[in-house]
Amino acid sequence: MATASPLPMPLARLSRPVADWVDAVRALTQPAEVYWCEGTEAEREELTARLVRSGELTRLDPVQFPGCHLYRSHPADVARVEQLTYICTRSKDDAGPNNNWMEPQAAHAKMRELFRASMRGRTLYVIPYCMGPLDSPLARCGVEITDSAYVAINMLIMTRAGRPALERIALEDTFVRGLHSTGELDPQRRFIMHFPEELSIESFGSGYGGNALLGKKCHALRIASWQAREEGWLAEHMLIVGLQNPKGETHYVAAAFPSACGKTNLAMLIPPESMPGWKVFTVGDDIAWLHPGADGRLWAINPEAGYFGVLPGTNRESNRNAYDMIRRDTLFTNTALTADNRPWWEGLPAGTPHTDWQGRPFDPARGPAAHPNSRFTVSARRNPCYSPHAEDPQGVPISAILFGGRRREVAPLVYEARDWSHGVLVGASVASETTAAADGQVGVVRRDPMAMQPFCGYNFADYWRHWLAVGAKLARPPRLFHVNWFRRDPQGRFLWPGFGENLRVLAWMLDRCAGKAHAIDGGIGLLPRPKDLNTAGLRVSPEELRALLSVDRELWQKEVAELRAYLRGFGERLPAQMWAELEKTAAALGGVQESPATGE
Ligand code: SAT
Ligand code: MN
Repeated sequence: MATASPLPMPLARLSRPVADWVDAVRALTQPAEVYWCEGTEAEREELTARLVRSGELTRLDPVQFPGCHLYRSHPADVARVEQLTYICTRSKDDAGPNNNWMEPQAAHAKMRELFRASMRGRTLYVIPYCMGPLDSPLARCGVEITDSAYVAINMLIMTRAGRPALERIALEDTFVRGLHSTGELDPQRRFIMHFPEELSIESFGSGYGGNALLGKKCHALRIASWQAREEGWLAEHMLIVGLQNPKGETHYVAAAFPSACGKTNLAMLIPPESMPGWKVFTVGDDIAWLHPGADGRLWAINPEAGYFGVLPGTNRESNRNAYDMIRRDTLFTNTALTADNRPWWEGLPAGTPHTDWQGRPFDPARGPAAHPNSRFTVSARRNPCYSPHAEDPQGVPISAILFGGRRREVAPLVYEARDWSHGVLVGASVASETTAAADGQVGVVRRDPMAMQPFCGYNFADYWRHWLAVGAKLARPPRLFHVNWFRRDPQGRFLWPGFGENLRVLAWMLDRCAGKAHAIDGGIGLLPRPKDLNTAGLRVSPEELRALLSVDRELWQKEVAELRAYLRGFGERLPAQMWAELEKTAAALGGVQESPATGE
């Protein structure tokens, strides 16, 4: 005789600490109802339908973009707000000169007043989530409470959320608490607060991306970087990509670039036709958690389950994989629309914007049709080159780590650090032109060590010390490199074609890792000569290639002086090893007689 399957345990009963916290938040914020996310497909559809009914989401053309929707955020809420983002540690020095700091009790008091009755008339969503594969010992869990269904839908795509995550939380004794309320979207009443010592986050007044999807930058970088230091691993702003050579061997590379500098494109790279037999597999496009393994190598997982990628510039030529991936079941934010209800953004070769990102008739005099930081949210499983090892609980072994930024001059196309300690200095020296991913001026060069300036949850001096300590533990450390795809000629034209052609540079790095490729000492590190790169079919002239691989001694001496001044800002806490590495570079630069790329 068939028996009815038992009803699942209500989510609110699975974990006492979570339920108690939800009760306390409910008393403070006074929502109309509380909704616990199960994490099923049907639930995501139901939440989406709710937002379509309320007019917050627009259904896109169901034939060409099935299952796709457009969300328009408030025009004053379109990017991360670094000036309103705080690290609240008991000691100010623990947050460091790289963070805004507020005393924890004062921050809590301020936020309590903002959250008081802030959810009146709204639904409070409880989203238990796991960052990393559910069965991975390297994964860590959290719970986000939010009053935004848009945030809830994003979290359901970007993380492993719902019942299985709560079941894991019920077995463990810690989880990160993330409290978010949209408030009135008033920039004067907007704060993103982190309490690493309490493993908690409080975010008020923004519904956008990294300000509000608390699993992403707030948890997986700021809080996790703190947890990682205590536990002996690294939480980094890095993509992870698998590169399979024509012999069928796959090596994994992690790469740190600031927001909107092409991490998603590199993670989904399509090999150029002149490099037949190469295949590329994405493990992650934004965040890597790196753990020293028993074998002396560094192993990486991607804590996320989806992509929150930049749209402008994405097209069939620049990233065909992404272009194909976002044609169904994708949530678009702040794009323009064509007259036939397709999403549109700058960089698409076809189609015409009819409505701009704010929903007004498109008028080029008002600027771009899509917001420069318009985004897609999509499940990683939709990626045609999703790595078969992306969900391996132990992660993938990393052969090389790249640091890079957007720099029109100074930094050559590629160079390799002398060793791990030098690589930590190279990572710390990253500088990049700012992008639309954060509020503020675009295109000004700023220091962005390891691409973590907006995301390191503690004092950079301690962070570099931790990097040095992790390296010292690795019997087989990855090799460390610096790249710059964005170098320009005096007329302002990009010297390097980028995108798929970047594989040529990656192939040289992998050959370096295998001890097979040549390099010369350029003072700042080790560089390939033009002939060391695979240039078959490459449309870059020999002069351009020489320029890309040149080290301008004067510019670099200036760079070293600026770096020295920057590092001095960290005072006594800066590890002496960093100074030693910098002085080694300064001395080596003094000795460079000619541009190494021409010095064959
Ligand atoms: O909005 S996010 O912070 O998640 C995207 C980014 O800036 O990288
Ligand atoms: Mn990012």
